Amino acid sequence: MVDLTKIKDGVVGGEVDEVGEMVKKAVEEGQEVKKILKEGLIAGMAIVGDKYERGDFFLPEMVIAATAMKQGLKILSPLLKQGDIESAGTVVLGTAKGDIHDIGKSIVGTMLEGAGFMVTDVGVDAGPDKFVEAAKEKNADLIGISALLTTTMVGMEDVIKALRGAGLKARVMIGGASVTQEFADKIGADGYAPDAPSAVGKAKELVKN
Ligand code: B1M
Repeated sequence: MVDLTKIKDGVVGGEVDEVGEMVKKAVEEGQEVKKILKEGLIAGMAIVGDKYERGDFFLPEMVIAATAMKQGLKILSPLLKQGDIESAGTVVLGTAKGDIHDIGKSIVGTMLEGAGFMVTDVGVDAGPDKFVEAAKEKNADLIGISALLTTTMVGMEDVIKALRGAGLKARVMIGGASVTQEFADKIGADGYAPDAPSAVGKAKELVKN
């Protein structure tokens, strides 16, 4: 059995091919997909964040760790998407303007798809216009905005204002490492979720009410 701590260490060490191989093997062995994601990939990336904060890691280490994580996600994503068939609602999802972090946003999108939502991903560095345009085009029930930087999370409020200014009634859910429920309340977001599984629960709740 692949030891999930080896996957975690592989992400920290930026072992791109090895992480891909270990994740593939763990899946083949029948290990639980969400456990591989949480205890392997996400746990590894949390250590990378701590090391960067302490000054033990610099940008190049973060980039290679993110590449290793994405290699593992490539294998897990199709499996996370296998879920309900009936559409649970339409979501437009993106990362806030000025922010290029996309790993957490992509996991949230994949898990929403797995729960039956139709997800349109507007990508990273997405400004208010991009969200409004996609929300109109897809007749979205829910807008999901992710931000990891304290400097970019403030832009989420501009998206909410632009949506309301355009007369759109879609609910808004926000999340990402620097975001809190308190901040969500402050900017008038309809919901906040701290991680991908709770984002699915929150999305279901928001589209129902
Ligand atoms: Co950046 N980075 N980074 N980075 N990076 C952080 C966020 C940071 C906290 C690191 C640190 O200092 N400890 C810090 C932000 C500090 C702050 O503002 N408070 C930081 C910084 C400073 C920067 C740069 C400015 C560095 C520089 O250039 N000097 C730069 C900014 C670039 C930019 O965006 N303009 C930068 C760049 C990068 C990389 C490109 C190297 C890379 C990103 C690669 C990529 O995404 N393609 C990177 C990485 C990897 C990180 C850390 C290490 C890991 C982020 C990650 O992928 N986590 C991160 C440290 C940390 O977060 N502790 C850090 C794994 C992921 C699964 O978690 O994204 O939190 P997360 O998503 C979770 C939840 O938050 C939630 O669910 C997800 C899954 O459970 N969630 C939502 C996310 N979105 C949601 C949306 C929802 C609901 C839930 O509803 C819509």
